[in-house]
Amino acid sequence: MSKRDVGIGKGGETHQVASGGSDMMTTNHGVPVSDNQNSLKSGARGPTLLEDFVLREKIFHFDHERIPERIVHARGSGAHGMFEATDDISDLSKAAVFMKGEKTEVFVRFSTVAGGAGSVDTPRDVRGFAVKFYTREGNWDLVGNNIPVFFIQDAIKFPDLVHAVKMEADRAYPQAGSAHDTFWDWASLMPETTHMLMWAMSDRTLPRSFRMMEGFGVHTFKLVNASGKANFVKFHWKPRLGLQSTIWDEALKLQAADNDYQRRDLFEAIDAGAFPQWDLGIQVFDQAFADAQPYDVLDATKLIPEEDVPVRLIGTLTLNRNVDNFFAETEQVAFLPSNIPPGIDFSNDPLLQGRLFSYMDTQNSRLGTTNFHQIPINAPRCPFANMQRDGKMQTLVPKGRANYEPNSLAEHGEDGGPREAPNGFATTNLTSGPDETGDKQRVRSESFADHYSQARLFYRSQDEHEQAHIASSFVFELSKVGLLDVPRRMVANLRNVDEDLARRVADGLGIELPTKAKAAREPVDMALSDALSIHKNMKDTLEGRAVGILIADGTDAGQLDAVVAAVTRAKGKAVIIAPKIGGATLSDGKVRKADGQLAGSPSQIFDAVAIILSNEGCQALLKEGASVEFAMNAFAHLKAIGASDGAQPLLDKAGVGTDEGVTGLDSAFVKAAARRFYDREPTLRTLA
Ligand code: HDE
Repeated sequence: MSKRDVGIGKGGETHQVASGGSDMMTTNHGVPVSDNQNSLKSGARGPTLLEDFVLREKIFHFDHERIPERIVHARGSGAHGMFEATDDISDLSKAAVFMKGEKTEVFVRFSTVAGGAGSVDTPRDVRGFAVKFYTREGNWDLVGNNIPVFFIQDAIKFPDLVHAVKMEADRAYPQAGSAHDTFWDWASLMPETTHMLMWAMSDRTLPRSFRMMEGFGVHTFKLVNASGKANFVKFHWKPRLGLQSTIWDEALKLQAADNDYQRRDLFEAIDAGAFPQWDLGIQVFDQAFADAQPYDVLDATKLIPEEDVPVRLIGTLTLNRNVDNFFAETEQVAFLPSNIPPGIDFSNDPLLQGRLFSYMDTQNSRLGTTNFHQIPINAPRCPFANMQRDGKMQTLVPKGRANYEPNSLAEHGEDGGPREAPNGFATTNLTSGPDETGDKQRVRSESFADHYSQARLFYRSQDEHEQAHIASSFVFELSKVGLLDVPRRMVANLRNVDEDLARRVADGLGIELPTKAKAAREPVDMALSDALSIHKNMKDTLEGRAVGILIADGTDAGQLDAVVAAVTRAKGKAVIIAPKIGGATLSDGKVRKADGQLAGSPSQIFDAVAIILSNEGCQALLKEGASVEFAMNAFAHLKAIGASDGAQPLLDKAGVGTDEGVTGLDSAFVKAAARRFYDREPTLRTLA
């Protein structure tokens, strides 16, 4: 039993359970199992006996392998890592996790929101970006999204939002998508969603990779220093690889090509040692700044432009270890926005306040016990001790009688148990700044009434291609809506955001421009912000990206080697694709093994493609629909295509045009492969 260690101790040390090796197989109660192939029967062909506890235990356990999936964010992918604080912010926060040089273990779970656990990775959807820091002062869970604002202002609207966006109640479709009646019916009746809708309809909801998206804490939080002084803060994660999204047609085709595109991408990158990294940034501001803004910093449908409060980078997150077991770690991880160490505090954001209750409750229902904090992935890495006892699945064995406080047991020579910590959380809670109180009332603050200014700010801060994508997404989604009034009502709202956007959407839908909806408060023009655009924050790099290289019998070995070497030098991943997985016989007479077979490796799974074919090889591939689509889709998805002379007939058949993204196989290709060619798009499809 050398590999067995099923105890759980304070501090969540690693818990391994033997899964093979030379260990003897036993029942869950330790009885050795001699035959794992046959149930116990009365005679070789007789009935199975009820006394077969080996069989019964195995099937019993199997029958209960699933737990309720998360009501939202059910589909997720997790990884372990490290956070290192790189800047001294002790003047702002006393939290140990921010002490310069401090290294803190983390677990991160990325997710889509609307789909079930078995849904696909690439729908148009918000992505969850939840980080659990196992700090030495207790767990801090920063449970954010890849978008800095949210659909609603008050927690009481969350069940309505989620009911509306998830599959419709009677027909149970669509899975994982907002392009349907109930979502747009609800959203068009809720002007406060408008800012978030701009983000949701942008390419932010089509990230190329978890590794290439930003993360945001969304709410305003507080930082509290050692003397109890509080400041407001917004948290940001900035990806080292820069921002990159796919385009809609590509996302649709990715869904067909690989349901696990983003999960695989994350796992393979970490597995290959290409550890994804993000910098943690903070926007810090005080009450005077908050009071001077035209929006309320407690309203989660608002952001603070980075041009107004620059993002200060204070640490680096590195994901460096894949999970050993998906269920034990990624499925059982339980994030609680209420987990904060001393030095960080909540604001009165009414959405955040609702979340502080919800997550504790949801974990009890999902994991079935109030002791979910004892599951290794959830347990703090620092010691934890209090007078809470018992409950389902209690795995700790507290010794002695000290399960109440105060007690005088220590004076009698017994263990008196833990005592209150003078610098514990309560201290910060009392001194974290002026909190508003007042008469009990069920109201929305007047300061939350502007629903359109920041939607306008977002839309107008995009470049022309991004604006066209937003308008086209509205058209696509609203075209799927059967309720006649809904698209009109939505466009009527959009007129408050931007008249041109509203006109484009109305034109795309083929409807008259409706009368402008009455705004609760007239929007104002804010100074535009480049930080809101993906295109202005992309990196021309092959790092973290993959190049698909299509070869066939007769491909020039020298050309292939040169392209592979150049891509690898540029830190890209070169992936060889051939009609047969066994490979192709190259010009040098040698067989080159393929990494992927053509039909199963379409160009949408790559960031750029090279097509290296001889004249004969090309003739053979002209008959293969998959190879024509390989080139056609690479072009349609605005990717670089580097081609040998022999490949020209294939490019012609695929309708590949000529622009700076279509190159030979020289250095121009590797340079082009680090980019996307958005200028190409208007020649390919009509955007709204
Ligand atoms: Fe969540 N949310 N949420 N949410 N949320 C959950 O908790 C909820 C909100 C977010 O990878 C649930 O463990 C309410 C905002 C992420 O495990 C649940 C409200 C933001 C994840 C829940 C919100 C988020 C969740 C479902 C409105 C961005 C996945 C399972 C008051 C800042 C965490 C679970 C993971 C998960 C409730 C709003 C992000 C039901 C009531 C705003 C990333 O508790």
